[in-house]
Amino acid sequence: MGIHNSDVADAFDEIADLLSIEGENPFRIRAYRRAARIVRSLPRELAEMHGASEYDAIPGIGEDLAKKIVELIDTGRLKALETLRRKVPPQTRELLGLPGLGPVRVRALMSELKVANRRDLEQAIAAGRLKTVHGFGAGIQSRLEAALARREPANGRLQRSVAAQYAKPLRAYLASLPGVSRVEIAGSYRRGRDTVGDLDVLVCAGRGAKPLEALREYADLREISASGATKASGILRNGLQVDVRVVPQRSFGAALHYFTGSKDHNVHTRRMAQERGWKLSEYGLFDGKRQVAGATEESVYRALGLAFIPPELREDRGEIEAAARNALPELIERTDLKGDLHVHTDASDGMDPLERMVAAAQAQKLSYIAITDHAKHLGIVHGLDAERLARQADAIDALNETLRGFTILKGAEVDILEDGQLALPDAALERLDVVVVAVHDHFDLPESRQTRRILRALERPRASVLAHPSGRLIGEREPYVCDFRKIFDAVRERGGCLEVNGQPSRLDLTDSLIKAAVERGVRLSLASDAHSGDQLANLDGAIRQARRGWVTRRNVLNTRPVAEVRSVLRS
Ligand code: DGT
Ligand code: CA
Ligand code: CA
Repeated sequence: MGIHNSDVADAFDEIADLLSIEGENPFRIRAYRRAARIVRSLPRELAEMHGASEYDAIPGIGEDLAKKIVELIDTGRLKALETLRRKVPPQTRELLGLPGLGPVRVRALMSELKVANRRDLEQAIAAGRLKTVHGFGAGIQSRLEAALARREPANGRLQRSVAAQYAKPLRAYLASLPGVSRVEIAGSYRRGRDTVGDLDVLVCAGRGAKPLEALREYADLREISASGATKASGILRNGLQVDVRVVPQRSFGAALHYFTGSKDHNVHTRRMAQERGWKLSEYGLFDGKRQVAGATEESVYRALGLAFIPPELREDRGEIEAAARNALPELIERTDLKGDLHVHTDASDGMDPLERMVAAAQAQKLSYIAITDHAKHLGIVHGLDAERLARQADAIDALNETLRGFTILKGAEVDILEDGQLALPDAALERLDVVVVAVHDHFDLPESRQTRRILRALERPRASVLAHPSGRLIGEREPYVCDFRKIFDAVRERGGCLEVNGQPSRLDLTDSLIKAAVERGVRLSLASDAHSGDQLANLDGAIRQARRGWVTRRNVLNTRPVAEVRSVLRS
C-alpha cells in the first residue's frame, strides 16, 4: 500500500521537467522521461515487486533509477526531487504547460526577468518587459496572453489507467472489510471512459458493518471532505476525488445502475419507469411503496422491458431503443482478439527484443503479432532504413521457422510526411505484410490540408492501417483537425483498417468516431502499440474503447486468423 506506479512516474516526470529548466544533460533528462513512461504503463505495481534488483531488470530502468524507486516506495520521498524543488519551485514548473514555453524559455524568463510563476509572467507582459528577452516575439507573446486570460482549463480529468492504479487497491481494501459482500467502482470508470472525473464507489454491506469508518484508515486517502451515515467523500493522494456509498443488498442493483450512469441514460430509463406509473431511483424500482426490482441491475432492466445493457453503451446514444428491440450489438471481448497489428521492438524505440515480444504475445494468448518498428525519418530515434528493415524481415522469417502455432508478421510504422508522401519508398515496403502509416508531426495543419495529406498517404499501394488517427495525447495534445468522413471512406474503399490505439494516453479514436466509422463499414485494427512486452496489455484499453463505440468482432480485422489477415492486407 502507499506508492503507486503513477506516483513514481509523476516524480520522474517532475525531475525531468526540473532538470530541463536547469539546463541539465539531455541524456539524463531523457532517461527520466523514458522511465516515467515505462513505469506509468507497467501493468504490475512496483510496490509489490521485490526491490532494486527486480526494478533494475526492467528495460529502461538502470541501477540509479531502481534505487530511486526503492527510496520513494520505502520513504514516500525522493531527496533528489526535493533538492531540485528548492531551486525550481512548482509554480515555475507549471509555466511549462503554457503554449510556447519550453524549458529554455522558462529558464530565460527566470534568469532575465525573475519570472517564477504565472502572476510574474502576467506582470512582465503587462509592463512590456517580455519583448526584451531574446526569443520572445510578438506571436508567442499573444499566445501566452490568450492562455493566461483563459485561466487554463486544467480540467482535472484523469486517464482511466491512472485512476485504475488507485481504484483497484481501494476496491480490494473495501472488499476485505468485515460485513462487506460486494464493492463496485461505478460511474464513468465502469462505463470504460478513457478519462474519469472522479470515482464512484458502491459498497454492499449489512447492518452493523462500518466500512466508512475503515475508509478513514485507508493509506491512500489524503483527506475526508464529507462523511455521513451511508456516504463519504474524500480525496486520494493523487488528487482524485472518491465518493463512497454504502448500499443494502436489496437496493444494490438500482444503486449500481444509478451511479454507473450516464446521467443521460438515467434520465431516459427513469422516464420509461414513469410511463409505467413507477418510480426509478438509486433505491430501487417502485410501484407506489412496493419494490418491483432493484437487487440486481438485470432485474431493473428486465422490469423495464429491456435487455441488459453493457455499461460501456450507457450514454443514451440509441442503446435503450436497441435493448427494447432486443437488438443490442454483441460487443467485442478481449478473447476475440487473435493478434495485434502494431507492436515495437528494441530495433526502434521499443524496450524488448523480438523474441521477448513474441513470448509476451504468446502469454497474452495471441497467435500472431505484426512487428511495426518505426521507419527512419527525421526526429524518429533509431528508425529503420530500408536496409535494416530488410535485415529485420530476414530475422522474422528465420524465427517464424522455429515457431509452432504462432506467426510474426513483417511490418513497419511509417511516417506520413507533411505532403502525404511516406517516409520510405514503396519498394522498401513491398516485402511487408502490414504497413502502419501515421502522422507524427505537423499536427496543426488546416483541416483541408491535413485531410489531403492523409488521403494521399492512404493511396500508396502498401499502406494498410492508419494508426492513432487523431494524434491526441490525453491532457497533453489536442487531436489534429481533419475530415474523418473522407478518411473513413478512403480506408473502406481501399480495404484497409483504421486503428483503435490502446495506449492509455492515446485512445485517440474516440467512442463516437469509432461508432461512426463502424456505421460507415470501416474495418478496425485494435492495437496495443506496445513498446515492451508488458504493454501488450494495452489491448484491454483498445477493447474498452471499441466496446464504447458499439464494435462487434466482425468489425475488427485482428479477430480473424492470420492467413485471412495476410490476404486482406495484401489485396
Ligand atoms: P465523471 O466522474 O465526470 O467521469 O462522470 P460520471 O458519469 O462518473 O459522473 P458523476 O461522478 O458526476 O456521477 C456518477 C453517476 O451518477 C452518473 O454517471 C449518473 C449519476 N448521476 C449523477 N448526477 C445525476 C443527476 O443529476 N441525475 C441523474 N439521473 N443521475 C445522476
Ligand atoms: Ca465519476
Ligand atoms: Ca461522483
